[in-house]
Amino acid sequence: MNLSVTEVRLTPILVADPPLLNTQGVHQPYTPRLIVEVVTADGVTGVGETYGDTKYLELARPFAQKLVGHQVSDLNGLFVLADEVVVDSSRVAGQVDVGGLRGVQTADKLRLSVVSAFEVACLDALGKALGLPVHALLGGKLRDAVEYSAYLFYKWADHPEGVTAEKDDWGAAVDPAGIVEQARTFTERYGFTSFKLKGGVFPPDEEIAAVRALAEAFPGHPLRLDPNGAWSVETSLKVAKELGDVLEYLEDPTLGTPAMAEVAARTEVPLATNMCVTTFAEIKEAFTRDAVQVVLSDHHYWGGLRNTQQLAAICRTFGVGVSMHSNTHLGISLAAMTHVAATVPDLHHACDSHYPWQSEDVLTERLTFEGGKVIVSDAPGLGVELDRDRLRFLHRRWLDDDGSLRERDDAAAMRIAEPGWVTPTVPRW
Ligand code: GKR
Ligand code: MG
Repeated sequence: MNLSVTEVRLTPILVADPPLLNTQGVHQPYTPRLIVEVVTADGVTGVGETYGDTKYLELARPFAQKLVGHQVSDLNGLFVLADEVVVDSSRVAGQVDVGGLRGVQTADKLRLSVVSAFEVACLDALGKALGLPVHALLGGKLRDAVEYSAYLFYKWADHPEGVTAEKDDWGAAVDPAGIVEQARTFTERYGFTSFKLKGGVFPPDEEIAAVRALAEAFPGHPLRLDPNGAWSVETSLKVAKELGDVLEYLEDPTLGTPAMAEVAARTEVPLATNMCVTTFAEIKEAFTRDAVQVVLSDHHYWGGLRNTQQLAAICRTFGVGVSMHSNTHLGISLAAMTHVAATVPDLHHACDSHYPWQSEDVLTERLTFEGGKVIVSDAPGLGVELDRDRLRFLHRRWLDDDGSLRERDDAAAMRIAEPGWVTPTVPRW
C-alpha cells in the first residue's frame, strides 16, 4: 500500500446561501468554500472542505505543494508543514476573523483553518485505503447517530432586489410567529427536536419574545439563543433572567472572556461559546474564570478532527461541556463533524449545523437528518462521494465572479439593502 500523496487538487467554489440575518449583517447570496482533494500513489482520493475566502486560498496553495510526497497517515506532520507556510502580515494585523466572529485574526488561526481541510482529506484517503471509516481512525464511534439542532435564523424572503441569487422556499422570518413557523418547517423536514435561534438582529425584547413563542410551541424542548456578543453584560443578565426557565444555554451573549465571566458569575443559565474560546491558548483564562460552561468546537478553526478530540478531553477535565459550532458548510464537513462527534464522550448537547440552509452541495448524495440525527457512516473514509459535475458548476460560478463574492462579507451584503449599515464594534444593546 502506497500512502504517499502524489497530487492535491484545490477547487474554490461559490455556493448559494439564503438571506440569513445576523448581528454583522446578512449572508451574501453565494458564499465561498474550498474543496480539497488529496490523491495517493495508489490512486485513492480523500476530500476535505474549509473556508474559501482568498486569505485561506493563499495559504492552501503553498501548503498543497508541500503536501506532495507526504504520507496521508502522517497527520501530526501536517502541522509541521503548516508552520512552514508564511502568512502575509496584512492578513492578520488588525484583521478580524470570518464574519468577525472569532476575535482578532492570527496567523495560527488562519493556518489551522486551512490544515483542517487537509487533515480531513488525509483521513478520508487513509480510511478508504484501509477500508475503515474515519470514526475508526479516531478511536471508534461511541454512538450510531449524532444529534443536530435546528438552526433558526431571522431571514428575509429574498435577497435584496436586483441581486442575483437562488430562490429558496423558506419564506421570511422577522418576528416570533415567523420564527415558530420556521421551527415547524425544520421539524417537519428534518425531525429536529432542539432549537437554536441566531439573535443579535433585533432589540433583545423581540428576541426574548421569539424564544418565549418557541417555548410555547415546543414545550420542554432544548432552546438556545446566540446574539454573537451583541449585548452588554447588563443586557445579557436581563435576557438570562427573563429566559432562564426555558434556555438550555445562552450562547456568546457578550464579547470577550472577562465580560462572559461577569455574566456567568451572576446567572444560573449556562453560557456557551464559539467566540471567546476559539484556540487552545484561550482555554486557561476562560476555564479558570468559569466564563463558559459549554465550548462549541468547530473542527475547521480548531485545526481538524483530532484537535477537536483534544479540546473535548480538556473540557472534560474541567467539567466544561462540549458541542459543535457551525458556519456555512457543505456535506463533506457535515460528514467530518459527524464522525468526530461520534467519538466524543459526554456529548450532551445537539450539534449546530447550517447544512439545511445549503440547497447546493458537491456530493453525489446529500446527507440526511432523520429524527434530527445524522447516521454515522461505517463506509470507508468519510462515506461521501464527490459529484464532479456539481463541483465544476460551482467552481465555474467562482471563476465567473468579478471578485465581489469571493470574500464573505455580511456587512457589505447588508449595505445593498441599507446603504449606511456598519457592523457594530461594541455591544449594540
Ligand atoms: O452564519 O450567520 C451565521 C452565523 O452567525 C455564523 O457566522 C456563526 O459563526 O453560527 C455561528 C455562531 O454560532 O456563532
Ligand atoms: Mg455562536
